[in-house]
Amino acid sequence: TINNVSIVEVPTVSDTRGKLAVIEKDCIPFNIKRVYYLYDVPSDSYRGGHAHKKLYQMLVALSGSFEVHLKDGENERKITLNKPDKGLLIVPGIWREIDNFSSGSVCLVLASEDYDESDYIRDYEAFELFKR
Ligand code: T46
Repeated sequence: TINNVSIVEVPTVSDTRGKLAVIEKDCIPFNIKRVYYLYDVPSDSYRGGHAHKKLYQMLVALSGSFEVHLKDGENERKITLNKPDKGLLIVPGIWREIDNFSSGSVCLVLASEDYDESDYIRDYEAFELFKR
């Protein structure tokens, strides 16, 4: 459920030269199999609009900001990501929509599985049935 979605603090090493954030196994509860990122996203664009059956993900706003709207079939939550040292951990079975991308924003996604279209639920009614 949505209660299992959490914000993860990414350990950061900071000195006069700037900041270095490290995501390794202590801060993420799955093995990373795939990394992708969204960039050059128009501000009026909307992404997501699906759920995953098995995939765990961590989303990080490497630059700029965007909003993540989450639904588990019962409850909803809106989370603004705008810090490179905060990750949003999304467990399987959560509907997500992402919008309000600021200009130049980059959404990094760390994922627990290879890309598999059969893991997607892209129809909201099918998602509601899946959740029952
Ligand atoms: C998610 C959000 C945050 C691939 O070929 N390989 C990949 O690894 C991915 C992620 C996508 N694709 C193809 C599938 C589609 O033809 O790229 C196209 C766009 O994918 P999609 O419409 O799923 O993009 P988003 O931004 O709506 O969703 C993506 C991820 O698919 C999804 O897991 O949670 O980013």
